[in-house]
Amino acid sequence: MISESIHEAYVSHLVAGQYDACRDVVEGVLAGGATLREVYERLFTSSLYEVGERWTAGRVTVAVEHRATAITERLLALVFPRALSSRDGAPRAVVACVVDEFHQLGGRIVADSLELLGWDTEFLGAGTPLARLVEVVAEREPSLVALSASLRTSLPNVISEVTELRAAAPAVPIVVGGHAFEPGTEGLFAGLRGVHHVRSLDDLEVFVRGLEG
Ligand code: B12
Repeated sequence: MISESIHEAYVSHLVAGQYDACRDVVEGVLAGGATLREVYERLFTSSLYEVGERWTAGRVTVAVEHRATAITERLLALVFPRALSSRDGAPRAVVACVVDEFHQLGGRIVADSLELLGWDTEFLGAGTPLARLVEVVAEREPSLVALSASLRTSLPNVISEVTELRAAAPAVPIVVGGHAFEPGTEGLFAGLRGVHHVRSLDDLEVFVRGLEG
């Protein structure tokens, strides 16, 4: 639905810091029938991955990367529907980025995606301290906890957090995901009951539909 040329145009507007032009692309594809999930994955996520590659290769500055993130945050707020239907009786989810993880857009997109699937979702943001997460889970008694990690160096924190969370809340299903999870990391959670690595927003939908029974 979102063609390669639209994607390329979006990336060049994003790198040039042209918020209005990015917004026009987003509004155009939504008017043309694209879903929010396609916008999240084909425009927002993939363009920031592209910015990340250029940043790593020294082709764009850190200022360009910061500006691209800020534009994406504005667009996330713009596209997310303001008038959500009543949440009475909706299953609850808590979403957080693991401790010391400053990358928060993935977690936010997961939280917004769960809301769009009809869940009542609390997003705790970047670098959530484990004690805070455990406290919120005890208070809110969610039907799902989702943890996001972008840095490979965050993987040990993911393992220790899900281990402690499992001890504090033995029954709640936990999903983990994000850029930190490259092929080969699937086995990391094999010994942990009720902990699932979920790769994409499509797979997340399948997973939560399974929970809803
Ligand atoms: C923006 C950015 C930053 C910003 C973050 C600002 C912010 N407010 O979020 C800042 C400047 C803070 C930053 C800092 C750093 N960054 Co940085 N950053 C990026 C960049 C360019 C984009 C990140 C982003 O927003 N992506 C878009 C989001 C939407 O994608 P996503 O998180 O992957 O989420 C999607 C999926 O993964 C999935 N998902 C995510 N979480 C979950 C959870 C569940 C449960 C599920 C189901 C799905 C899911 O859903 C999303 C939708 O598609 C990436 C490049 C990249 N490839 O991502 C580098 C990148 C992540 N950063 C990197 C690095 C190395 C760093 C620094 C260490 C740099 C440094 N030397 O200081 C620091 C670390 C800071 C820290 N402690 O976290 C590396 C990480 C490499 C690795 N995997 O280990 C990357 C990949 C760049 C690179 N190519 O090297 N960064």
